Amino acid sequence: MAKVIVDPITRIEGHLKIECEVDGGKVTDAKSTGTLFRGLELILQGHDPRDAQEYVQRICSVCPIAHATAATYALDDALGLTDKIPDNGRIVRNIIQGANYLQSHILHFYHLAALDYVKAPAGVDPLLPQYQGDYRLPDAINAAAVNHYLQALEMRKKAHQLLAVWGGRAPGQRAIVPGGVTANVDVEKIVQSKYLLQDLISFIDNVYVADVKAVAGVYSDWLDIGRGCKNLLSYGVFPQDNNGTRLYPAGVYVNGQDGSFDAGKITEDVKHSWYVDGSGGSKLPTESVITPDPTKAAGYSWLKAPRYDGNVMEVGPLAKLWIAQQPDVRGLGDKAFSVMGRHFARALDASKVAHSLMEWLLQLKPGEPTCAPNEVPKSAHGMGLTDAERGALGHWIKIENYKIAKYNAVVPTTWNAGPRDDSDHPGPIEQALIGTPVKDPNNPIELVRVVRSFDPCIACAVHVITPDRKVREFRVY
Ligand code: NFE
Repeated sequence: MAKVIVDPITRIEGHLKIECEVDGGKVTDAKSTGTLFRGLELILQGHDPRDAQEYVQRICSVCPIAHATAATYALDDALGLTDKIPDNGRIVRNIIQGANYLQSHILHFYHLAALDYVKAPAGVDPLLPQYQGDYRLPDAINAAAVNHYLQALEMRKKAHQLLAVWGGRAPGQRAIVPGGVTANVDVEKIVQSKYLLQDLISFIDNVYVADVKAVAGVYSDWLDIGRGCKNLLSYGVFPQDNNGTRLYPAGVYVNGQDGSFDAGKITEDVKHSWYVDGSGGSKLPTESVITPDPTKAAGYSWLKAPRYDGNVMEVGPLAKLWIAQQPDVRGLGDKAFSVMGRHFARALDASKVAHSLMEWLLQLKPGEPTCAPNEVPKSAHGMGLTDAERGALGHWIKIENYKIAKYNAVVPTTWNAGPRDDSDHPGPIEQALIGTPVKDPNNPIELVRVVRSFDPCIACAVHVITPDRKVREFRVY
């Protein structure tokens, strides 16, 4: 038996380590460890609630808009604004969040994951170094994909420009606030956005989706690897009105059954997380304690273990499109729950969001209001739920004496990359790793293919520990 540790997992965002036991050429056990304490919720305490959407964007610069969105939804809820958002405000929020979806999904496929399947030409940084692997794309497709790596950088720039038209800057925009947005709507911005979006739609439909299909066709065995827990959760995203209708609906898929979503069933476990247990047991997000305990014996991650009605749940584009009954994803059946299923769902998601962005631009009304006036109450509670690029994202806020008394963000990668829960059930990435074939423990490309398919939100040295516990160091791929 070999113990394989990849720390950090590179070409993802954030700080993640995985530790696998490999026996008979397959992973028999896996542990996923978030190696950095975040603590941003603690920084928020004592601040003006209307600053929350500014602070939380600093959690991550790949998905800052999702955090700003969840924070403002929580504030809309706390300030009694949810049914008062002007159409323009709701639509501009969607446009800013949608633009970030496009840059994030393009980034993930071309600049983070594709090099697990596309052979980089000799001597081309930053495409090299990469793991040794069974790179099997026909030469012409491989060469085109390398070209698309560079084209994708241009496309990310356009998506950021689109975001900045409405958000003032990218990645950390300034427009999304409680009640709507600070941006005004004018014809020039709409025209500029359509111009940028046309190029993005063309790239996503003709290049990104086509490349994912080509890779999935050649690596079709990866439609049977990385199944995971097969329970899915989405909070839904992109409000279409002020009554709760979203472009993608909220929902769950548990033990093979579709179900409706109930926010009251979200809990967090910390038995294996480096946090103080408090009174012990699963906690609602409003009750969970964020007191670090790095010496906890049973702990092995800074991530908590979120659960839905006690179930381990995968979140992300696959969950969202499956729950939305998207026919191409549903049509894959069991194969959707796989490494390639996740890449395919993410590409289809990018296409749907890009086309929806065009529709939203046409719905804007130049000159009309974009924000509802508002006031911070002395005390209130709020919950803001959206689906970030990587899946279900929730923020919970408690206001006391006009200030933030408590804040909690339960983020997509906490759902996907979290550790075992109080019942010792492994998290989604841990489950997806178990059973994965590993040809050479010294070159664990299969493990990073599984982990990267979840698009977790890193960089440095890879340590692979052999049974005699000798640590060897490699350059980072
Ligand atoms: Ni840092 Fe994020 C997204 C959020 S993942 S990328 O999408 O929320 O936890």
